[in-house]
Amino acid sequence: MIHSSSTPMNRVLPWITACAVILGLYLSTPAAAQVGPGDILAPLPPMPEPPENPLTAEKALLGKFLFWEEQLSHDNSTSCGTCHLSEAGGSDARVGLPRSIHPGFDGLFGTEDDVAGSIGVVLQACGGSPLDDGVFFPQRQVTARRSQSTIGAGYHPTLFWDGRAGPEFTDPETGLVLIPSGGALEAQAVGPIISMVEMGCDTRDWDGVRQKLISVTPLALATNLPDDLIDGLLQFVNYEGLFQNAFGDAQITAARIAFAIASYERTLIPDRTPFDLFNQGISDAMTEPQQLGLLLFADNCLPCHETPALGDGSFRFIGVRPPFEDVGHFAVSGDDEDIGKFKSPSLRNVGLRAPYFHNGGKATLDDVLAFYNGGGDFTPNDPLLDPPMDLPNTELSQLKDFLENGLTDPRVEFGLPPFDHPTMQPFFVRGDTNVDGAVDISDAVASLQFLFSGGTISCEDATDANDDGALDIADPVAVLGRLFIGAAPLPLPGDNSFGPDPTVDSLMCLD
Ligand code: HEC
Ligand code: HEC
Ligand SMILES: [Ca+2]
Ligand SMILES: [Ca+2]
Ligand SMILES: [Ca+2]
Repeated sequence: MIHSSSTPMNRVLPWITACAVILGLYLSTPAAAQVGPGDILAPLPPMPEPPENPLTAEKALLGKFLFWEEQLSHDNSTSCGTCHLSEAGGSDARVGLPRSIHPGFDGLFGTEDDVAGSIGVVLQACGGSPLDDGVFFPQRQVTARRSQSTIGAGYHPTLFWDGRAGPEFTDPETGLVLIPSGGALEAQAVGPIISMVEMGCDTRDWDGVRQKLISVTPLALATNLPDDLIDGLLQFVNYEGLFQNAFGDAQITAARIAFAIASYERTLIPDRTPFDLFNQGISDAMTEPQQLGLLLFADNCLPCHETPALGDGSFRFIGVRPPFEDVGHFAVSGDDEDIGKFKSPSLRNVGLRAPYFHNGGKATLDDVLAFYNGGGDFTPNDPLLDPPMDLPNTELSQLKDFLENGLTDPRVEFGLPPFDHPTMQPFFVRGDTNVDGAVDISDAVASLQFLFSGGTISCEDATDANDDGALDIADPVAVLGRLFIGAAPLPLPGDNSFGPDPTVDSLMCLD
């Protein structure tokens, strides 16, 4: 059995591939015969967990509530799951939106270094009023890197593209080290909640988070709750009850929030991909092209995407962007050698997760493969990528088939347990009836057509320009007033910003 020792594989695999092809031609048998279960990579091991935070169903349940809790953000708009959706492979599904761009190193929108980031919150004082962040205002801020996958993240010893979270977890309220190693998920989880870009406000502290959680009804803003969350709500009416159930008393602390979210994330194990089934001996779980793709993967993509998670978490500069634009792992290690190096991510469910790389700079897997095939966009590259892979198109398509289909866990793709989740509130622009992202005369026209000549709309909340919960002539009038007689901005989320509806009404938006 050959397990993941890459140098011999690199030498042996071309031969295996060649033999497979020759044998295939000669005997007309599928290539399946040539690569057997566990030959290339061992199966996913059990999810590691630190002894200080053993996994329990009660903590994982609380963690699932917290992970999908929009009220955990200061402005009730954003949960962890908003930026880490199962159906998007654990990354952000909203990435194609024009408002999801970060201007990158040069600070200018529309240039080469722009980043496909994640939409967070409008910068605001914790007391209430919005603040000018100098880049995005009055729009929501956007993260400077592409959202990574939370699914299977617990297999990585350190987290984030630059590795700045973990393995140690320090309680942000007491300064005590609660987990000396293996606590990357806990260390990561406390970041976004306080971050003024992702979920927080200018000076958010844990007292504020605690008071907020005490005051809200769990998941009050979400819809389509999965059964386990409904059962949880039937038993525990509030967060104090859920914390009591998970930790033995009702105290809400930063460390407990982190322990619970990390526990939930440790249940997100994407181990039912066709590749896993194939690895367990179900030889037709992967098609023949996918099996050939696996061989090509082993030959060209290991060792960096080694380990059963298919991402070894090592830091590398592979030439995605010039290293000075984003110093990457250098920010953690302080070592010049690490400038521009990023973590090699797990490739499970990668087909669901476009666009790719730390900057979201490659729109499709074809683009990623073309990148590797040509030896990267910017030199110097990792010696492991030299010489460029230079594969013919047929092999590129086998490799792509393996990545796109062989590595997709259907439970992730379709949001089935344990990857199921509530539906988050839709974001919209007030007054933007035709949902093109801007409010102009065409929206008033679309509203009038909807009201009087049978036109259709996809977002009632956007059409309800005056936010009175009713769709009538007053709405296009409000839009026209805003556009032409300088009336006050339309009600929140506003006509120049994007967000959920802060008022309760019976109107709906389609996704
Ligand atoms: C506004 C969008 C946004 C929100 C909200 C958000 N994240 Fe993230 N998440 C990101 C981005 C962007 C990254 C990559 C950041 C980087 O590397 O600098 C990331 C990275 C991560 C990673 C690292 C994965 C890896 O393989 O290294 C984990 C785990 C994670 N987030 C979990 C969470 C949790 C838990 C929450 C809620 C407490 C959360 N995120 C809230 C955008 C978001
Ligand atoms: C030298 C190490 C190395 C090799 C060899 C390598 N990769 Fe990568 N891979 C990385 C690193 C590091 C990243 C993250 C780079 C970044 O974002 O700047 C990455 C990112 C990716 C991504 C983007 C994933 C995401 O979530 O954005 C894909 C897809 C990928 N690699 C596929 C492959 C394939 C297919 C091969 C073989 C043809 C391969 N890689 C070979 C190190 C490597
Ligand atoms: Ca730019
Ligand atoms: Ca519009
Ligand atoms: Ca109205």
